[in-house]
Amino acid sequence: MKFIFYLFSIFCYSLCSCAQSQNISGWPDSVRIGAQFARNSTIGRVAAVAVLAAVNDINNDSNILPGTKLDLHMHDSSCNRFLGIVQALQFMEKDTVAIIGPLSSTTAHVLSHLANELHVPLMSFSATDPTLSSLEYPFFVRTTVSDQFQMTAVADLVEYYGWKQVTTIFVDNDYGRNAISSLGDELSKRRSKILYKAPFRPGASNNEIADVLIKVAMMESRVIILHANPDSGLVVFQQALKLGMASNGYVWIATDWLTSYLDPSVHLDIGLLSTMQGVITLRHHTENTRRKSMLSSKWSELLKEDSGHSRFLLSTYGLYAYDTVWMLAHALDAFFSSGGNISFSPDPKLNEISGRGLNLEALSVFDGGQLLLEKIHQVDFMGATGPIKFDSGGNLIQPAYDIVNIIGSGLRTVGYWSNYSGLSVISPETLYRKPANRTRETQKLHDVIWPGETIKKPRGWVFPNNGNEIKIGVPNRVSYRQFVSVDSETGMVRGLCIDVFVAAINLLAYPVPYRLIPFGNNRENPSYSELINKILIDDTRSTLGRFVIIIWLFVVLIIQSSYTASLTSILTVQQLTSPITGIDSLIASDDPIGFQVGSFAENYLAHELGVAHSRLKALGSPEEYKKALELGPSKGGVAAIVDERPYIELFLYQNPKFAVVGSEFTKSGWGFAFPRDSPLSVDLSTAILELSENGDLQRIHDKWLASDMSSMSQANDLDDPDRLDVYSFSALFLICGLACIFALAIHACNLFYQYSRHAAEDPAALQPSASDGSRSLSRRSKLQSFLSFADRREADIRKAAKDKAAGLGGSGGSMSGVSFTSSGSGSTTASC
Ligand SMILES: *[C@@H]1O[C@H](CO)[C@@H](O)[C@H](O)[C@H]1NC(C)=O
Ligand SMILES: *[C@@H]1O[C@H](CO)[C@@H](O)[C@H](O)[C@H]1NC(C)=O
Ligand SMILES: *[C@@H]1O[C@H](CO)[C@@H](O)[C@H](O)[C@H]1NC(C)=O
Ligand SMILES: *[C@@H]1O[C@H](CO)[C@@H](O)[C@H](O)[C@H]1NC(C)=O
Ligand SMILES: *[C@@H]1O[C@H](CO)[C@@H](O)[C@H](O)[C@H]1NC(C)=O
Ligand SMILES: CC(=O)N[C@H]1CO[C@H](CO)[C@@H](O)[C@@H]1O
Repeated sequence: MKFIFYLFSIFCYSLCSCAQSQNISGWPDSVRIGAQFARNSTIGRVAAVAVLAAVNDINNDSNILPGTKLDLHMHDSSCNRFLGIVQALQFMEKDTVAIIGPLSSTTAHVLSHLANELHVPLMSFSATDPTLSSLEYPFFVRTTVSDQFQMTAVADLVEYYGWKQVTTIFVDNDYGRNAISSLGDELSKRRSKILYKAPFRPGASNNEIADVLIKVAMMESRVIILHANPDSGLVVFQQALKLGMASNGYVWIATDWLTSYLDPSVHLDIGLLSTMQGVITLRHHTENTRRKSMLSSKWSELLKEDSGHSRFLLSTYGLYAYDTVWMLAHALDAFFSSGGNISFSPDPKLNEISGRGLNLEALSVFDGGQLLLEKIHQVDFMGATGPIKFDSGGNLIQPAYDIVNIIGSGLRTVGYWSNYSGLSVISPETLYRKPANRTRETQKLHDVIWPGETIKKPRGWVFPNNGNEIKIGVPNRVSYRQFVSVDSETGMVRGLCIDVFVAAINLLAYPVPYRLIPFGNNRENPSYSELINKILIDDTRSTLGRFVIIIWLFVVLIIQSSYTASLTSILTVQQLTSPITGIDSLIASDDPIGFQVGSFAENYLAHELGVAHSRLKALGSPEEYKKALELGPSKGGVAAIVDERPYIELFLYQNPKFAVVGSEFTKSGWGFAFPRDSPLSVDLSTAILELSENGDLQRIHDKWLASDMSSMSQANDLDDPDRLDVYSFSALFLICGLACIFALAIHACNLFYQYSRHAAEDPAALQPSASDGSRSLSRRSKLQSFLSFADRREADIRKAAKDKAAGLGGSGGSMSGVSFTSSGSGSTTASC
């Protein structure tokens, strides 16, 4: 048994080693690869060292491409696009299987066509133009993160700080233009926009850049996004400082060109940093991998070998360059493992035009190009920057950036952005381990120190300093003039809404020049829909027509103390017997419904609630309201009026015999209308809230409406016949009084009649002191005897009643009370 197993092991071993030796024997001794970049540029010089280090590491590593050496050929294109193309052609002549580079997006666009034709993968670690990912360039492989993600990060920053409009300054080439266009897309997803695009020529002079900046300063946006190359970008900061554009109120967001320039510097130039205090910039986020620390630890050694005295540090682009060579090595390893050979064949298209001086027929097509490209897209390993893998769209997975704030003499990381979870103060690696959670609450950054050394978030916009006023459309009302109307004598616009607006504008921290423009024909209330449409038209016209000046048209609508107005339906009191109890029963009936001319209530009733147009009746004034309600639906009036709350409140104060029925049936807020994204809307809303808190809103309300309301209610006290007061009960009092007097009189007559009869029967009994014969005495004694008779008689009546009750056999206690009350009419009267 043991023996068999031993034999089997030998068999297996020989099989494997046989396969391996066969494999290796099929692999070439060396593979020629090209690298093209400007060693003169900040990225290029770091990348050159990193690429050489990677090639050395791979050639010394027996686990990858065993027995095969990478044969690197470098060309220095010195940032020149033409040289770049010529050098790329030279590579193609010499059977190169892949090219690392180029540095710039512009060159990448041109070379991509060449790469497509000759099937040579182009692997760029620094061409970040988002459009290079397009299907047009299958042989272009971006081995870094596309600017599409950087622009998403910038848009997330803009959204996080609540800015609505930004200005972009960018170099007008493929790299600048396409990234900014991607930024525009991302901003519009977040309901923000690029207000002004300020491009400048590649290689622009200082004066040209200053001119661009002057135009930018005239814009109201103070959030500036700078996407440039280091050479021109640094000039922008210098000029901006000179023009006072690096001061309080400005926001500068520089893309990663800035960190790619600053990071390699061994000593940061304090003078240079002073031009960019408070700037926010981004940096590709790379993980702390083993390869990264190994590379950094031997960096100074590598530098000595390669560049002699010049000293610079490793930057993230250097790491991407290093990883790019490894990607290629891994892909070649897989390529050879799957039986790929390196062979080239002439391009038939070039053969046709050969022999005209240019040695074009030397250009040949890499037969295994397609297979190698496939293998490149399938790489999956741990690089110096983190896990290296492409998604189906050809993008490196887990794109992430550091958010860096430039303060004093250094760079401070204030947070991270990752495609996985947005802005965060926790590093993306930690977040990748948790389930994705991207809500508004999870978005967080540390405090940023903004230009002007403040931690207070800049507002992000100002009024353009060109003296233009904002135009404010004001409905010239004909009825309910207390809210807003034009004074016919002075031509001044006045009213509750105007006072609130002026008070709110005065609360703003900055001056707002404005002009009130009445709207309406002076015969009936203007239509709000028309007015709102005017805002939209004016807004677009000014945006398109005059790039520099945006005019905000501002409409004063109706406001209530709560700063919203709601629709309410009202019915007359006389109609309370009618079936209408609220809006539902109103819609269900066939009765006409009144609305205020120009009010949105008409559209609301017709379109939202589906009330037939024929049932709607336009009413122009409170007088018409009153008349229509009094007439009622049967006599050509209306059953109810639907209107906004403030008008109805005022109307009811003036006409208390009508009442509101049902509850308010829409709560949509109405107040001041702004063009979309007007930055003024937030500030003015805050100011109105402040007015409401400090009581000014109530005071303005009282000034315009309270006097009306109180005088009206006093006047109504007198002429309202339905009101119940002491006089309302006068008839009742009269009847009651007369009945009392009548009953008393009968009782007195009755008593006197009995007394006189009794006196006639028994005069002695009534003569207590007969000896006293004086007349006055006899009159007094007569009265006394009458009273004693009345007293005795009362007692007799009670006794008789008792006897009677006892005779009936009832239980005396309870029955006596009953008989007493029922018998004596006098006592009943007395209770009256
Ligand atoms: C090659 O690798 C070995 C260990 O694997 C190491 O000792 C040696 O220094 C390396 N040589 C170079 C040139 O990197
Ligand atoms: C390369 O660097 C040298 C010296 O720093 C400079 O004079 C030259 O203009 C640079 N060339 C390019 C193309 O940037
Ligand atoms: C490798 O080259 C040989 C001839 O040199 C050819 O027959 C074979 O098909 C090639 N294999 C691949 C995968 O291209
Ligand atoms: C980025 O995120 C979006 C959605 O959040 C996702 O669809 C996309 O695949 C991600 N891209 C990468 C490269 O991770
Ligand atoms: C997401 O984060 C918020 C705030 O940190 C937390 O309240 C919420 O529960 C989280 N949701 C999930 C699904 O983890
Ligand atoms: C063509 C080729 O690469 N041949 C190699 C095959 O492997 C043996 C040893 O493993 C080498 O000696 C050959 O040079």
